[in-house]
Amino acid sequence: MNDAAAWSGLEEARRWVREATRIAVLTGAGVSAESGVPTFRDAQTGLWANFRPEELATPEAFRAHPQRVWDWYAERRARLADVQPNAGHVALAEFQARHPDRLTLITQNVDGLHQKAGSTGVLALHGNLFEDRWLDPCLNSALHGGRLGCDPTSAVAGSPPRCADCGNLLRPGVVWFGEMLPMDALDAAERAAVSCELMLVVGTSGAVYPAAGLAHRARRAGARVVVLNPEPTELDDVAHLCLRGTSARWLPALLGD
Ligand code: BJW
Repeated sequence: MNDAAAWSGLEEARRWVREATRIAVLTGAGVSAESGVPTFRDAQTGLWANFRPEELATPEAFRAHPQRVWDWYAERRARLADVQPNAGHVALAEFQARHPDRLTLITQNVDGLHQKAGSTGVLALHGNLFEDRWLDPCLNSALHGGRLGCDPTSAVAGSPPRCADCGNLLRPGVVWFGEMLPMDALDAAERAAVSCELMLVVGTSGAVYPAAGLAHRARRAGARVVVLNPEPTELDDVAHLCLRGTSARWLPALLGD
């Protein structure tokens, strides 16, 4: 796309932003790329360039290789601890602050950067990288002094940490392939998708469901759909307009006054 075509697409999308009373934004890993966070599927640089997702991001992989998977997450947590939101995250948060109740932010990201930028009510479909939870529901009250379930204080250090009483493992609080998404976040995201007038799909390959299905639902319900991504995505066919650019550069232009 040449500059003139890109610019006229941006102007049209800006008009749609102004006209829409309800906007839903679906973000993916690309939104954090300009903060230095690797995406999942970009060739060479993506996390999956070194590891296949099914080797690491499934409950089966964790049960088979708990230490390898835990250590991979520990490394990602360490790398992300000091990462800062970029101009794209900030543009979304500032728009929401200027227009309370107009924008619902739905993210597949687990890095917490939207929240760090000041976005509120973020619907985090794939969990939170910085939280832990127990791998298994523990029903063995006899091992826990009569209580049902493991107590967070009973976790003993290790890789991964274990419950001192029953051996249950801690795991990262993210959603792996084959796992259900958090129902409250998914329900709210579906409501936002079918009730918005404009959906912005930003920085996602659109390869993972049910998140990607939200764009289809929005379109079927009558919303305008805009994809913002430097590369083609699996959701381009769903979009009325594809803006080919990076989110840190284009979101401020799209959402600014
Ligand atoms: C830029 C940029 C810049 C670069 N600016 N952009 C229907 C059809 C087919 C399959 C399924 C289906 N429904 C469900 C499934 C199965 C499965 C699935 O979708 N599989 C597909 C691979 C086909 N889904 C699931 O299993 C989900 N659960 C589920 O459906 O439960 C119901 C159920 C349960 C049991 C049985 C049956 C049904 C769960 C999905 C969980 C996904 N988890 C992960 C890992 C999280 C933990 C972790 O971080 O380790 O979530 S996978 C990974 O992919 C991560 C991401 O959130 C997700 C999406 O990736 P994203 O964000 O799109 O990143 P990329 O890398 O793919 O794309 C980056 C994009 O950025 C690119 O386009 C770049 O061009 C762009 N970019 N720089 C803007 N500067």
